[in-house]
Amino acid sequence: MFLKNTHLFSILTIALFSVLLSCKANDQKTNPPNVLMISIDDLNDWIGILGVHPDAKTPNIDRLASEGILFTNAHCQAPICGPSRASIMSGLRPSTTGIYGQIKDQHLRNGSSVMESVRFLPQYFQEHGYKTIGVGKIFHNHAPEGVFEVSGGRVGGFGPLPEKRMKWNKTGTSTDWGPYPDQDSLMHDFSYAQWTEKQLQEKHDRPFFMAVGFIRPHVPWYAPKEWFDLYPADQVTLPSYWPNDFDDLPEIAKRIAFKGMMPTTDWAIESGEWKNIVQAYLACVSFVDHQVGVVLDALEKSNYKNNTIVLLWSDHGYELGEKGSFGKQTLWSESTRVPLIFKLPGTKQNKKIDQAVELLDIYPTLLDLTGLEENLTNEGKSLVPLFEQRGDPSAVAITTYGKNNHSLVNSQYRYILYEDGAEELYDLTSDPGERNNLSQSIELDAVKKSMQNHLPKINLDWKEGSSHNINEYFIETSKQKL
Ligand SMILES: [Ca+2]
Ligand SMILES: [Ca+2]
Repeated sequence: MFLKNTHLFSILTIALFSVLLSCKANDQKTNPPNVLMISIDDLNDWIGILGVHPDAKTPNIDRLASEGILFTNAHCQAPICGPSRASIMSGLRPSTTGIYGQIKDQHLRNGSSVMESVRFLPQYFQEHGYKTIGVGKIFHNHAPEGVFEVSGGRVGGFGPLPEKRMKWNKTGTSTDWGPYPDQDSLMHDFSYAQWTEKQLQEKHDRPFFMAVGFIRPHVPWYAPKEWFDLYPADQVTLPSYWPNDFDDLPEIAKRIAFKGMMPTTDWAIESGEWKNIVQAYLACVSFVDHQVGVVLDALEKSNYKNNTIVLLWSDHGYELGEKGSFGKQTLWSESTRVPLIFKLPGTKQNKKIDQAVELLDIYPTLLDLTGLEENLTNEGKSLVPLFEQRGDPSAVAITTYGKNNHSLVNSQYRYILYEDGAEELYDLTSDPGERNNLSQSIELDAVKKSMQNHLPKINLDWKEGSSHNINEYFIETSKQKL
């Protein structure tokens, strides 16, 4: 009797689960969820909930993560704005498109058979009945024409800017730091949050794909003084730095790391500016977190609260002196690791997933979550199965900088292979700061070989319209500095 009842119970449970699943599938078809995508520019892993920087205050991003699913080992496809965003929006790797450098939105498709037929993420939603709405920096500038039916545009640049730079005056970068302007309402990100809030108060006759792209903490590190006051400079925690870290690195790694126009860590130490730089970066992080909070609160108060998927990502990380300089555009963790959070409507998951994943996975994940048909050109994978299953420690995330420079990371190792054959290998379990290059260790040959199996098979030449400046810069810098 007991066995029979157990059997009956199992059948009923399976039947109920099947009904629930089919209800969910039907519900997705008849009442598909909205998508609210929040992107942040140059935000590294210094958010409170990741615990990497002990001072970082990001209560709103932390709230989203604690109600959703936080990927703690997420990596960008390119450690620089334009190509990272082109990859997220196209669902294709930089090595597949040849977009390794900065590119204007209107040039994304030009002269490239791969890109001509690509359907960008918002467009795919539009083709499947969604209303597309966007403001701020989503692609490299804002968006190619027509991608958003309702566009709030982008105010332009990274201002507002003071009459004179405060601390750093090198050409080729807008790097500078200090409290400016007086009020939040003068910041572009403030206006993007306000615009998004208004959109969430509107009545929409179709499900929407809504995107807001904030520009801080991209340089210049300006924000009103109240955000600086959260981090008194004399109490700021500095990241760790090993002056001899570069002794075991190949020449190409040094050329990529030092671009001449950015402050070096040695300069920041000598000038006493390091604490001020970290203070300014953290001030910008907390400022942008507040704008994220404005958008999340607006969603909470809206009619869309229970039927909207929220997604937050940053396009790449940033180095604040750990690797000898202040910048992005390297293949180490500080530049590749990013926050990535999904929040499903009507649930509180409070889940952390530590499998290595890629921003390339955003596109197929959103299609999966909304029940849209797969886009067969997507090179990423849906992350939805990971919401319920254990992660795969051998899964690899790939970051690419220029043609044939790839960095691969799984749960234990980071392996970097450069265009000239030079290598780096780090055991992250014993060396999370990636200081001790093990690429010459014969006993780790098998690790390198297994990583090499994941290298992209296609490595296109640089796409026309995709700026080559970074490569030219390597050559110039190598002549000057090495
Ligand atoms: Ca960026
Ligand atoms: Ca080293």
